Amino acid sequence: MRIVTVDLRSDTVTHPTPGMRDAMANAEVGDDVYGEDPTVNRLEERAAELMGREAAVYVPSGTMGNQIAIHIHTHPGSEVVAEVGAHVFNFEMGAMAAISGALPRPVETADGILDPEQVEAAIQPPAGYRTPTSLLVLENSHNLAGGRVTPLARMAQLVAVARRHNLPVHLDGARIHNAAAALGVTAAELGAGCDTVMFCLSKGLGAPVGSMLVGDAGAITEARRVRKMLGGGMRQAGIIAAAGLVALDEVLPMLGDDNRRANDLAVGLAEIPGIVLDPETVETNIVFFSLADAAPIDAAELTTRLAEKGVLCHPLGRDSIRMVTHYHISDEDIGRAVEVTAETLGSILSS
Ligand code: TLP
Repeated sequence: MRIVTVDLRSDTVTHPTPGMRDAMANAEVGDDVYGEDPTVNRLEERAAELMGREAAVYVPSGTMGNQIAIHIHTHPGSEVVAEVGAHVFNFEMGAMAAISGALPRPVETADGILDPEQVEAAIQPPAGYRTPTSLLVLENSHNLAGGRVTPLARMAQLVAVARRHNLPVHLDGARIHNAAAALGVTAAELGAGCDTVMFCLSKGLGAPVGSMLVGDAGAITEARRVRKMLGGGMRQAGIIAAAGLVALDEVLPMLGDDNRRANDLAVGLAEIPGIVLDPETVETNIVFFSLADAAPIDAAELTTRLAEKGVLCHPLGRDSIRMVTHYHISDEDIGRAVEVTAETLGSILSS
């Protein structure tokens, strides 16, 4: 029997659409380090316009976009305030310390949504004996918190706290377009007030490579310098940028469907005995669930058992599992993932 694979490990696993491959094959190119790649230039203009900013720079990854932003906004020996589960210090290989000499100041929340008072308290007072704070990093949607969305009004309050302390704000908006779709606002509105915003073309947007860093012209000129320093100056990058343009045209308008499917998945999973999950908390395309305390299996084992039946997901810690929707995932796939999970857990619990 052929096993149909439902790959829910991440929205990074997508393959380029036929439209993307076509655009890549026919892309006009030039040397982007000389600023001469017309397709990259078009993508950068398009990203800046989409986010309501002066300029944008195309970078190979979300990690590089975030770390360039951290580098231009901070100085060695200063602190970066961010939520405790933020990608910038949990999954970027210590880059803020290694590349920028910056220290994280993690702020703990229950749901990934920062509170202005907590941020106020995390910013160090200007005293000669305190490590200075140099930057506030926000993440929207928040990956590790299960794709939670920080609403518009809260974003504005958080930016206002930073402003009162003369601090710049960087937004890790790897999935900002999923967050914007969930809120029914534009990504430009959601990122308004942040000095720089990074968003990924290679997550829910489905492009094979690349992220955009947007901001004012001065910040992006600086970002280009740091990108080159980090080895991220690409040459005929129009080949991959072409797929990014297709992603913005064709995939971006469909992200609401990914969010809806994630919610359907959560509703289905929540009914399975042994799973702890509140579907109300699933706002975008990421679903995290926990295994009940009494479950005689851990997340890694369950992931292996599900993979044997063609459902791929990502274990996190002893009892937590992540499933992420993207454009390869259909309604049928959601039904299959719920069915396989129910069957697998059911047979484990009854054995
Ligand atoms: N996230 C990946 C893993 O690194 C965990 C994933 O599968 O979700 N910011 C956020 C919020 C992210 O989720 C990611 C990638 C990045 C930045 C980094 O992007 P890349 O992988 O392009 O460096």
